[in-house]
Amino acid sequence: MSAPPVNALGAALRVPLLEAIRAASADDSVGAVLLASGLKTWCAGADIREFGMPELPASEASLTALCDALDACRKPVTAVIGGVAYGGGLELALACDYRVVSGRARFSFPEVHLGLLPGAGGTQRTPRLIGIEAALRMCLEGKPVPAAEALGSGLADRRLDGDLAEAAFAWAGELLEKGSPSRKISGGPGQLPELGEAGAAFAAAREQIARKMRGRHSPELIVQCIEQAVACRDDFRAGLAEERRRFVQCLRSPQSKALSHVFFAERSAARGGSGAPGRAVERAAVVGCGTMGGGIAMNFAIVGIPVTVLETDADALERGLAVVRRNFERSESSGRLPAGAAKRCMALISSATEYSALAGADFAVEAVYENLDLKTRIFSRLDEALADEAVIASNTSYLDIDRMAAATSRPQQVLGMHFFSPANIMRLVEVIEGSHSSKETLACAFSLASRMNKIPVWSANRHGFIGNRMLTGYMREAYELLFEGTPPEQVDAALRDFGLPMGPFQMADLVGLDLGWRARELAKKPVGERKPGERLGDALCERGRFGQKNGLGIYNYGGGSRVPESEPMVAALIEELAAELGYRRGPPAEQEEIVKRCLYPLVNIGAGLLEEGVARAASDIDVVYVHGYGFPAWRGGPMHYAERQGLASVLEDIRGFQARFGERWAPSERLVRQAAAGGGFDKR
Ligand code: HSC
Repeated sequence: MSAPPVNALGAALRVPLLEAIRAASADDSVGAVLLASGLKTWCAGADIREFGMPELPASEASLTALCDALDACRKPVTAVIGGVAYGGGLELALACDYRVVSGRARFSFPEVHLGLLPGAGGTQRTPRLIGIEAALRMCLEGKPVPAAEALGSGLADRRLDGDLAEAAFAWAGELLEKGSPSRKISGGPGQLPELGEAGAAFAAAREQIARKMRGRHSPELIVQCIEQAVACRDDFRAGLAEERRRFVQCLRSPQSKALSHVFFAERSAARGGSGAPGRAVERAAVVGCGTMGGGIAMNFAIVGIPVTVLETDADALERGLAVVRRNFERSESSGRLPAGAAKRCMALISSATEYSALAGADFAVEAVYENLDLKTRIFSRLDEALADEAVIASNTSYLDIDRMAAATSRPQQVLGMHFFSPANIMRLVEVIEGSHSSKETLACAFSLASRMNKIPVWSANRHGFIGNRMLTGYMREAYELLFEGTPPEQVDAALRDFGLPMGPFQMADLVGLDLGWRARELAKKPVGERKPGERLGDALCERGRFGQKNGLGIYNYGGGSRVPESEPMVAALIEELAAELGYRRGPPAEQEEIVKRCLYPLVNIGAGLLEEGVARAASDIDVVYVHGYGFPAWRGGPMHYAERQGLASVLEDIRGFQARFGERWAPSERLVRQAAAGGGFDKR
């Protein structure tokens, strides 16, 4: 197989592959067949682009037909796997008689991340080969299984060392010498249990789905397919037909369309740099060792880049590094990082209280709290301390990058890199282009983010960039609903039911009500200029309610728990403040209205960001919301969600809200135009 970049099984690869398998099968001079890849990747599975087509291309060379041809082949066929074998690629390998691997082989069924299920025999062959528990795990979690584990479970038969092609020919010779017979997984029940013995495994899988995959359709269908494998244990074809029926059901679902959209949106966002080659970072510096600074330093160390963390206060530095060490240890013990990684990573982190210690860094990230004066002072100090070619980035979440760049002699080497908390875990990084940031600087930041396994998204330098600018509209409406008479519990529940991991008030408690309060106090923001939501935040903080951190916020969190409990005093406070601010209170809003009131500002502001050129594509905005704010990927992000609703219908609702609530709901010109033109935001 040699169809760059990843041997996706589009028609262009399937047709010649089917011919080759049939020819080898029919040719008496062929004793054994090796199915190998000419690329680094063995096979990435079905071509996801074909799924976007109105109908799958009619061809007798379907992936199922390929697997059938391998199944029917009278010669022993060996899959020779030296890289990734994912999805339909793994299904192809399972239709072979043997699987031999190099240490670089990886197996996975990532279909679940696309709202799909393995649809070319994966749910039928895998449990026959490795048992139902392991098959359920692979199909439901979609995690890569490394070569050693695959050899242990029986997914792979032998590890080959040295030159893979040479070793594979030697293996084929061995097979021929031994007269090794065909060994098709479809030939019998293999590791499948009797129906009566399998109940507990399926119940456990369903329990896991309820806990971790709320709202998703394909996981339940995966379980059903594996149940069918057990029910049809002596009739492989019957199980296969059941799998195919459910695969088509998934393929046609809005969830699968949304998840495929996110897959391509992520890759398109990551290409959003200038196209210029990004200089590789060799040594980094981070200023600030608080939650964000520590997390960012961890990112550098995890990918092997030595990093110096600077805090002028030695005690704060020590405390921050202790947190970093604990986080590394936790990541290692939970399996997120491999054994020994915590020690290795800590060895790459050095600390300093003087700027002169940063001289060797070629990339510095400032990550102190949001105060422009402080940040500009730090930029000026960094400019003095660093070598001429070094890049300086700010981790600000909304401040003006150009003001910081102006404090340096190298504005072309300044930009924003807005990480999301916890920075060592969240994959989103907004990359902010300042007025003077050069193409090389942007390229350097994009390739650094990709190296850190993050998803970089370009944004122009405007207050709040993409994500936080949109968030203001979401939070504004959540507070409006509250003052109009909908309790916080109901607002949060509606958004959780929509698929968000938490509602806006749980999020406010998690972030900490005190952050905004302290900032407003520090800036001496006049009370008259504070928004209604800010007034509530002030009133709560004045009563010592800072959020989850001290167990008292909009909700109570008893005994360090994260489960929110209602607090009557807060309900009374909301009512009191609503009266003071002149709200007319009514009955609680319906669930549908809550969802639209909170989500449509995201769409409307998002459309405005496209119009202003702050975001380059609606798909970029979706990536920001999915990876930075927990918007359910299976809804595709706010812009994709609006497109699925129909932009004309979203606009009609927004106009209805404008009539009821005034100009804060004025529709963006871009939304009006796109709704009239039909189609989606990115199709002009
Ligand atoms: C599947 O297999 C369904 C089957 O079970 C059943 C089908 C049955 C049909 C029966 C009929 C009813 N397709 O990620 P990268 C592109 S579902 C098309 O940057 P990496 C990607 O867009 C599939 N394109 O590279 C990018 O293009 P760009 C299950 C694919 O080295 C380029 O390749 N498989 C593609 O970091 C490089 O990608 C998966 O979900 C695909 N399958 O990672 C695997 N895969 O340059 C998804 C990649 O134009 N892929 N591309 O932007 C991956 O996980 C990663 O891409 C790899 C490579 C780990 C393969």
